[in-house]
Amino acid sequence: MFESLISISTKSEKIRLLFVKIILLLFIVSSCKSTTALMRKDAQLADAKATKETKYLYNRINALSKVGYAFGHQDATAYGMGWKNDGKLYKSDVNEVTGDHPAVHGFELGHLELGHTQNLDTVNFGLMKTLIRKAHQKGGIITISWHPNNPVSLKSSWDHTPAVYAILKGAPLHQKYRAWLRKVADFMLDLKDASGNAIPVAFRPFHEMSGPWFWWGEGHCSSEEYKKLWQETFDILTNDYEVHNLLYIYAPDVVEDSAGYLKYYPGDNFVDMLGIDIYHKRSAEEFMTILKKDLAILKKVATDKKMPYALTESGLNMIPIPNWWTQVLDKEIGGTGIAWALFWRNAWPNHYFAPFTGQGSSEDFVTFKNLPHVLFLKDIKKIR
Ligand code: BMA
Repeated sequence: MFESLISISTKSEKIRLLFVKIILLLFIVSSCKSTTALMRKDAQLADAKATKETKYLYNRINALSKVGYAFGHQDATAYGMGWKNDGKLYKSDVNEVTGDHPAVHGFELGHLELGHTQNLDTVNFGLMKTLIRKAHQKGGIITISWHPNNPVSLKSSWDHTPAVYAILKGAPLHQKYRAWLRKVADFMLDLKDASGNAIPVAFRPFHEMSGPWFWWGEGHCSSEEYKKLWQETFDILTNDYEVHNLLYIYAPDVVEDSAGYLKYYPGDNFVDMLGIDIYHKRSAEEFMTILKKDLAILKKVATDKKMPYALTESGLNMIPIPNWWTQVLDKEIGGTGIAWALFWRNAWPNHYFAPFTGQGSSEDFVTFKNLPHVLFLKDIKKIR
């Protein structure tokens, strides 16, 4: 384009155009530079060797939290009310109701450590990888939780036999724990996109530690043991097993104050993002009060640490309140700066957290989806 313009111009015109060309080139070069600098500056991730796709995910999470919050659903495409993915489908209850899929797709690794072919919620790990690749390819964000069995008793995550001390470095079951992490690492490393790049994952291990229900939770290990477990897990995954496609999310359950929030916090060098899990368990009023209080705590801690933050699990089982999405949930979480809110799985007729066709809160859910600050898959696709 420049050449043809130059050919029709006089000598002085030629000089003028050359000047414009140089300015344009300088502008392009400098804007590329500043984008790179911005990314580096923004993405001070815990893992110094985090891949560029992982840094990109981190920047994208930050960017979308400025626009609104993303809607997430656990196992959205793996199964739903009355259906289970046989490997040939790509559907979600959420898409059936609203015409769009969730923006954030939650998956769960529990029982991977045991070498099982399916997780504790009967999702085949091969299928899970396919669904992760698909959600990523469509522009979705992947977050993964892990409910490992108790390494001492080998019973479930909910078995309280003291175990954290037993898997730390130098302890009797440390090698066994390393072997468990090898399986987690292999899974994460196998998540490749069409170009062969590792798909970045927001990993949320050992969650809800402020509550007493898991073997790594309150009352079953000391906070020092918990911190060590997190730090050693991070070290083994990144340094020993060379997994560099993870953002690490620290996510307690409901807490009283920021000291409570940070009780088990392993340190800024081991965490990229902060979360909190808050369910609507009793009255709407109580849920709203807890959301207000705990999201303020989360926001304060995250702002101090300059980290993105999210409502990493939430929901009202069976959603019996027809306008729950717009009149209860969004009233408290809208405008809080959370990057996403993830709702738990649609498991059974008495254990579901997202609407499906005909469910009582479906209409309100569509209104909720259409709120400008509520982001579904097609909305976050535009945020690059
Ligand atoms: C719980 C329930 C369980 C499930 C676990 C891990 O909240 O949904 O049925 O096994 O999460 O996904």
